[in-house]
Amino acid sequence: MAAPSQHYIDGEWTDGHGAETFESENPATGETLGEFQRGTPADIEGAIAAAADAYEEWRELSRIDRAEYLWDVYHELRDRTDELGEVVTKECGKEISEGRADMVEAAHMVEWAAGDARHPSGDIIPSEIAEKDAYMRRKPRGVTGCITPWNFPIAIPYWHMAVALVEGNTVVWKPAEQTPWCAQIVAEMFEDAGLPPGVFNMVQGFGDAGNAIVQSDDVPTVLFTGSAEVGHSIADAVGSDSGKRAACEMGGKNAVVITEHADLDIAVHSAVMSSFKTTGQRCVSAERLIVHTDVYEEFKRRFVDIASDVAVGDPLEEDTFMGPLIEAEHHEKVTQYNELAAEEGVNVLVDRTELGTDEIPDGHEDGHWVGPFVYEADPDADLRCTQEEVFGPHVALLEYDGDIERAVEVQNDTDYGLAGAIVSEDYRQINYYRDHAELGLAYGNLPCIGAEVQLPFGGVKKSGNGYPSAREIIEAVTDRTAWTLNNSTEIQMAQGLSADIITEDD
Ligand code: UN1
Repeated sequence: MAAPSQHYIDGEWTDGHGAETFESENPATGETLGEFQRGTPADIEGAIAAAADAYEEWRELSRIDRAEYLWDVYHELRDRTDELGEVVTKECGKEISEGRADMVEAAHMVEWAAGDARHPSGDIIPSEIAEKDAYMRRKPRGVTGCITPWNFPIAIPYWHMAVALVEGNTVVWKPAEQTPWCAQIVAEMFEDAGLPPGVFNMVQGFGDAGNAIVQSDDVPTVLFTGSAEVGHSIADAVGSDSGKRAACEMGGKNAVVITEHADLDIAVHSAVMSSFKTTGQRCVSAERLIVHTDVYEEFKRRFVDIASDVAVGDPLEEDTFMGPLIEAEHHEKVTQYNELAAEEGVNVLVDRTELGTDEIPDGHEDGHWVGPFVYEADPDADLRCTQEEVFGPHVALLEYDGDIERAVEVQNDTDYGLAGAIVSEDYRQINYYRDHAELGLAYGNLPCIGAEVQLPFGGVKKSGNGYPSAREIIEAVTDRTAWTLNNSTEIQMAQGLSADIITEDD
């Protein structure tokens, strides 16, 4: 068997200080895909020291020169989309079009970041004093710690790192422990691009390694995408140190609102995509469908019909709609939430928690299979199953009566506020929803998944502070300087403030 794959620190592949290794597993088959060194806090410290050393020279390059390295990464992502899309699918179980889309999304993010290097950055701002020039300029913040999830194992690392690097920061990255093979490929791409040693560092491992990034005094910025539990603990740990900044994007209890004026073809299509694509394992996946009473029965019949036979199967096959869950532990969690819903007294409509043997593809008996679980619940009942994020194909139909205000009230009755959609042919309903739904990402007549990288991505309320991705990440990885230059030999102050120096003799 090959030697375990290594960390990438200071431009070198290294075993690090740890004695332990861990394996990557194909969630559709249980097959071992590779063995990886398990990073320790000491490895993270080494990576941070390398990143801090490299920072001084990296920040002195022009943005355009820094971006040149990323164009190489962009071309590799493009050239290897099909090949590596398959790796994504093998390691995280998303069906193959999603595996490729992960690669494409990564390429788009790198393209955006590298292209942005040639765009104007900052603002020219007027001054009250004609002789003053005022600007808003940005500076990098230093070593950026990136902690990323398994469900977009190529795209989200680039959401974090592409802009951080172009803006002049150096990076220490702890990828998800479920997808170390994808992480290895991302690191190899930076190596191929010839990034100076220490500018990019990757340490494979678990939460203890991630925590060492969060706790370090030498990492002023921590970017995190993942579970609410971890994200909130990072935000708390970093928030108590005012020089540090955490940008966290967490999950949601997302909903699709279907009003009495919905086109039901669009409604059913949007709901199925939102609830079951990626087997419900997107942070933007919908677990609530809020449906007006006038269209409820018809919507329910059509949605239940599809949920009952949506194709679960080998994610490498083009005709699969839903692959497996990521790991045994997660399978357990989703199963427990399905059981909890039943215990909470909801009316279960589709229960494919345990699939029949004929539904599981041959040779895939050890995969983490689950099908849709659909139920109806009272929107006003205080239920854990309709309030807590499951991160699986677990979806509640919530029937409402009344106007759009009522639908939006149900939509907002959650601690979270990441993504949501409304399906309606009435523009007044759509506009009301747009202005009052408490969401970072909102869609009309569409599923609530599938945001493009040039849009801001992030949530409100417990879903996070909306920074660690795409366009908005610039705010997280730079500091602004309001810079004013006087072109006169006189000092003149704004706001009518006197610039005269008055002495006792005056
Ligand atoms: C996530 O769900 O964790 O909007 C990210 C989307 C993708 C990103 C999802 N572009 O569905």
